[in-house]
Amino acid sequence: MPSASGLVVAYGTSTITLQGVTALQAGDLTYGDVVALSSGNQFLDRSASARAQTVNGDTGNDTIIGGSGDDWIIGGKDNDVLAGGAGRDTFVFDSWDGHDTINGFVPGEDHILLRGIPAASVWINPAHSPTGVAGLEVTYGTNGDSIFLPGLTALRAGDIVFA
Ligand SMILES: [Ca+2]
Ligand SMILES: [Ca+2]
Repeated sequence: MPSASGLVVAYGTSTITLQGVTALQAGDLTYGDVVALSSGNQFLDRSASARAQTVNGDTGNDTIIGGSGDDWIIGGKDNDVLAGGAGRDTFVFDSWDGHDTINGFVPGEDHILLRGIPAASVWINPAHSPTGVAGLEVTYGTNGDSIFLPGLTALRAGDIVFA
């Protein structure tokens, strides 16, 4: 609904005021799901969903598969296997997140977001998985954390972002 200060988007019992905005265009609003996994080794497959997923894996060796929307996937601690599926997905990592794998990472489309990690601590090297799959290994921080990207030989500028 329009108001003096802008457009008010009401949802549930909450509102967002978009100052100075009088109308939205198709695609301005997207709908998503927030999933918080419990600790322990969890398996979550949202590949059938076109909604944007925000998944928080918590501790445990988790397997998380996103859907076709633009997902926000946080494996959390321990050694997670992550996949975003289609869409522009963001994989979020913090210190002490262990040794994680992202399957199907698309350079120039998906992002790795390192939180609280100095850019100078990031190294990208060719590597092999324990089963011999070739790819890239991104190491970050000072705790020996790493992200393995099977099948990739290079990342693009801007694939890794910092917050
Ligand atoms: Ca985890
Ligand atoms: Ca996705």
